[in-house]
Amino acid sequence: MERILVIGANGQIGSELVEALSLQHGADNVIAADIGPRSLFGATCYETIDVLDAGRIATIVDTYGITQLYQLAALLSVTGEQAPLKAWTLNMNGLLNVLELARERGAAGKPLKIFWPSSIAAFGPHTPAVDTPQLAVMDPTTIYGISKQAGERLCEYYFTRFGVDVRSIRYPGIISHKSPPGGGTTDYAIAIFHAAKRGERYTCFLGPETTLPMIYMPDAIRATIQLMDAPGEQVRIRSAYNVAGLSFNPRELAEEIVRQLPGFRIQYQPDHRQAIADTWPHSLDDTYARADWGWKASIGLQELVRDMLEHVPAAPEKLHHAA
Ligand code: AKB
Repeated sequence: MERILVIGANGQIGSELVEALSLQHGADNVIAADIGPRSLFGATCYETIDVLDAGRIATIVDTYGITQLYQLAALLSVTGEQAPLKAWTLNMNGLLNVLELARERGAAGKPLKIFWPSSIAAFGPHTPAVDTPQLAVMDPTTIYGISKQAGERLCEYYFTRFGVDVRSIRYPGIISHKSPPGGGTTDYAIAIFHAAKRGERYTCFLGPETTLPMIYMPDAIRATIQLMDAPGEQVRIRSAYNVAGLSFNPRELAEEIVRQLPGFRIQYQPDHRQAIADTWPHSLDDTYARADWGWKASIGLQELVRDMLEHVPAAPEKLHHAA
């Protein structure tokens, strides 16, 4: 039986992951944890954890007999640029704390499996942008991307050197309707739906032709759990897997919204976030994820837009407000 701790449970991925894991493993076996207010998302236990407090994480892991730990607390690409040192400290030390704990637990015969999210932000301007391969030049330009690239190296190091069973995905921009946008460059693809549902014209902070890899939340959750459930010997990549969902640009997204919600209007006012997006891939080659643990995206643009328009509330206060 697995006992699972999700740190960063109030965030975009965390909230939906806790819900999915609670269904899969039973609500009593999933502990939601965050630095913010108590939210259960279908689990029965919540613990306040600052991921920079290694002692507190160890106490909770011991108390509940945790066997799997998801460390999701992080600052994203845009908020990271507003506070680079804070982003580096949170993103790197948070990861190091859980890797060290897993190393110690492993040495003591109490294995702790770790999941940590990487991102397409780990790529940079010299990475091949179309069908970006698993193994490619990585020269990230944001502190967030640099922390993801370094984090990938740490994950592989802790696996190779200490046998820590750590697994990771390079998430594309994740689109979801349960949490509000949280400080990322890909967030336009969520904010656009909120404007559409309010009947407002959306002013997009990226230009119309800025194609980026994206994934709809149900696919992102499925990929995460599928990777964590895969037999260890099938997980050949211990840095982080490319996982493709779909790729589109703001113009294509707006056109699909107009098809389903005639009258929706968009205008473009690219800002500082354009420079970040311009360094990221347009699409990903996820051959390794497909071959190693059977990944295949299932949700395309039409279905994504239909589901978002159905579920995004017109009133923003109905959303989970997370860090
Ligand atoms: C961001 O835009 O910063 C994130 C990401 C791609 O990791 N959504």
